[in-house]
Amino acid sequence: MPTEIRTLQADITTLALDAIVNAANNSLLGGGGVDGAIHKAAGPRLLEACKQLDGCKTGEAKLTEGFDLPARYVIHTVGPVWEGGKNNEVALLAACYRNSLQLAARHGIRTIAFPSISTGAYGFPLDLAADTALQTVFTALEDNDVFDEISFCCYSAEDLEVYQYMLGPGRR
Ligand code: AR6
Repeated sequence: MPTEIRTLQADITTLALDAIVNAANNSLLGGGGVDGAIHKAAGPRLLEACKQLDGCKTGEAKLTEGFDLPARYVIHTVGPVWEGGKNNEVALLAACYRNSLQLAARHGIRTIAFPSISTGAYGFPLDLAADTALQTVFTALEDNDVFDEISFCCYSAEDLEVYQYMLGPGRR
């Protein structure tokens, strides 16, 4: 069966999947946005686990358990800060999706949800981020289709519309 790709509007911390992805920062020690929400819902053991990881480089990904979350694992990745597009931001954002999926595959994860990495505090333009996310995931699946379901979890209705348009008929 090919992987089901879906979009939804939700708080990612409520999703009972094998893994949810966190849009973290280089310290992996928590922050605002989706990172703050994930730490709050997972409980203090998540921070303790993250302290053992020695941070994470931009574009890379690290895994912890989900602790009090309904998701079994959290994959922490660090998106680029948008600086106008001349600092390799698109390639770094693509690396977040690619490395998260590689890590997920290595841990037998079959259902996973991504937030819209870098498009909040890090200021990445949403259209370009959504296009990069979708293209990177589709390309990764050509090599390694081990997933049942990959979700793009949008927080706002506006974001969902953009992702749905990008995924829409005739565009893929
Ligand atoms: N569920 C799903 N998506 C969410 C949630 C949620 N509960 N909360 C926010 N979003 P951001 P970034 C969306 O700022 O741009 C943190 O402080 C949000 O609407 O969370 O990668 C980290 O520690 C947006 O669409 O992440 C870093 O310092 C998307 O998640 C920095 O922010 C990403 O917004 C990372 O910035």
